[in-house]
Amino acid sequence: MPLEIDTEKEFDLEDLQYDFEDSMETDRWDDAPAEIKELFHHLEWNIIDGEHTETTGFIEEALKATVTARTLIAGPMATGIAEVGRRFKMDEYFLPEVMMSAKCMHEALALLKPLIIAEKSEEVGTVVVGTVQGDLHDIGKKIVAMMMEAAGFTVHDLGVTVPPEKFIEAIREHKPQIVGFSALLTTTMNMQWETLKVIAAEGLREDLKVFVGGAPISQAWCDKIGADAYAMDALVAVEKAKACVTQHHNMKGGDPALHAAMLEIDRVREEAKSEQAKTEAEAATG
Ligand code: B12
Repeated sequence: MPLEIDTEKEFDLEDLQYDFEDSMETDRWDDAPAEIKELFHHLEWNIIDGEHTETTGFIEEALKATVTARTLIAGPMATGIAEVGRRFKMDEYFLPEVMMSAKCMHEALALLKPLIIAEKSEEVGTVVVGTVQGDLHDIGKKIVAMMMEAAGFTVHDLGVTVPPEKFIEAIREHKPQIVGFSALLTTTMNMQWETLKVIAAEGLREDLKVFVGGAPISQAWCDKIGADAYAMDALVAVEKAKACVTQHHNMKGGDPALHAAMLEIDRVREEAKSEQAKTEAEAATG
């Protein structure tokens, strides 16, 4: 039986500003056995410290303890790289440190990818995904691609800094139901729009459901450029992608009803989340 650990709990980046001992004091992963909680904090700090030669050791140890690949990605790997982002933003870290942390993430993902892909269920559709032109960030896009593959999609990952023509070529070749654009920079998010315009000009828009994601991307941006779906993380991306190929496969890309259906998924998730929070609060107060 895999070990179930809550990775959805909100966490405060302040908890990660000091050192390993301080972060161990927080209530993150309190539902895990003590040695797993400690291991998670080691992995989190391994990513923050960029000690990539030790990353696979922590991952292997966690897998041996039946922690799932998904828990590691959504748990200590996510919190670790989030703190790296904060340090970078605050000028506490510079590019070399961020690159070392990114190396940890890549090594961990390389080890976890086969486990995630092994979950692959029945074939549900085809996705083309890439980071838009000018943007080199690919950790998040890789996670989205892996999760989509596990959910039964055949994924063609075009890599990073993908020009619109390369997307067009891949769409013509693979005929996906979904195309996903990742962008992590405010200076490259506009390339999502540019790429979408080229897709429309080539007459391919109606045959495609267009997904957008990345740190600066929001639902408002998705609405503005006329994409079909925004997903803040890989789990939401998979849920919306599945809905597109099952419930909404007859709808055309760019259809306002499809857009509304995607928003409904967010609304239902939010409602379920607040219901759960309410139940937990009630249980805590007895
Ligand atoms: C790691 C990193 C790097 C690494 C990237 C390594 C790699 N191979 O990816 C390196 C060191 C190369 C790098 C370089 C730069 N970076 Co950088 N980087 C980051 C950092 C710290 C983490 C990004 C990350 O991997 N996050 C973890 C993943 C899991 O999260 P994610 O990418 O958001 O993905 C999730 C969701 O967004 C979503 N998602 C992502 N893609 C998609 C796609 C679809 C279709 C869908 C549906 C969903 C989806 O699902 C994912 C999984 O849950 C961020 C900080 C941050 N807060 O994002 C800065 C950050 C993005 N970088 C930043 C900057 C400025 C740069 C540089 C310009 C720095 C420089 N001066 O050179 C260069 C740009 C190079 C270029 N041309 O692209 C800024 C951007 C600021 C801005 N407003 O634009 C950030 C925000 C840091 C900061 N706070 O200042 N960076």
